[in-house]
Amino acid sequence: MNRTIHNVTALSVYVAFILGSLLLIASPAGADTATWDFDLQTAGEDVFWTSSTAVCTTAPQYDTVYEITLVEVMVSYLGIPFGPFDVTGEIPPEQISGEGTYEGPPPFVVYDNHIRYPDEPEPAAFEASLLMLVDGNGYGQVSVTNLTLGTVVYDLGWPFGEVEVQIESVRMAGTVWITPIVPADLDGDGDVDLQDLAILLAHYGTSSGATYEEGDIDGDGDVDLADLAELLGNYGQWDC
Ligand SMILES: [Ca+2]
Ligand SMILES: [Ca+2]
Ligand SMILES: [Ca+2]
Repeated sequence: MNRTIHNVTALSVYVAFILGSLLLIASPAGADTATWDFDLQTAGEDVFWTSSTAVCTTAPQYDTVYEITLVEVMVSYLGIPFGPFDVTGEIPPEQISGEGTYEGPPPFVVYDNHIRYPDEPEPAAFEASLLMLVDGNGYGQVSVTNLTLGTVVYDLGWPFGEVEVQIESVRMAGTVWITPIVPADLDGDGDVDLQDLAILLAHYGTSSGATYEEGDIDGDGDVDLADLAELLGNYGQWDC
């Protein structure tokens, strides 16, 4: 009985945590955040991936966050397959997750690099051209091309120990969050319209301590002509 209660408590804490995380991700910008899960696998052939949903295409700016949650490799030694091995822990922390801000409207490129592991002059164990972009319709696209799968020293455990294995396939999974940012959208509904203007005017003349949501768009604490000009400059332009 105690055990059941404990599990139910743990479950509700877990659910609350998940909901809290979602709200945290969704709340700051108001406009809808697109969440894209990807799970790509290749044995050396090119990979092309398109997101299942699109992000709103009429924002001037986009904030992106990505997190790689799993990197797995299948290897072979003397022609015998081994794995999959979870090598997520081998990815440097600065690459396992990241964030960026991009100018809209789409299309825009989020990532365009040739990656290689390890660095020259070591022979390449893994090499690929990686391109990620948000296309003109707001869909995320990833392409992995020019792949080389080489060899790497890996500890296969008893009885093989540390041996040079051939990488046969690589799998990478993770999530990308992309949030359209609409400047001067005071009520956070994705547009700049009469409602936002009304909020600003209701606080117009506040000389200090004003928040963004009250109309202090330039963040200097007051709600004045500079903020009004910023709002009018964005008025009616965005609809996210
Ligand atoms: Ca608004
Ligand atoms: Ca509105
Ligand atoms: Ca201000």
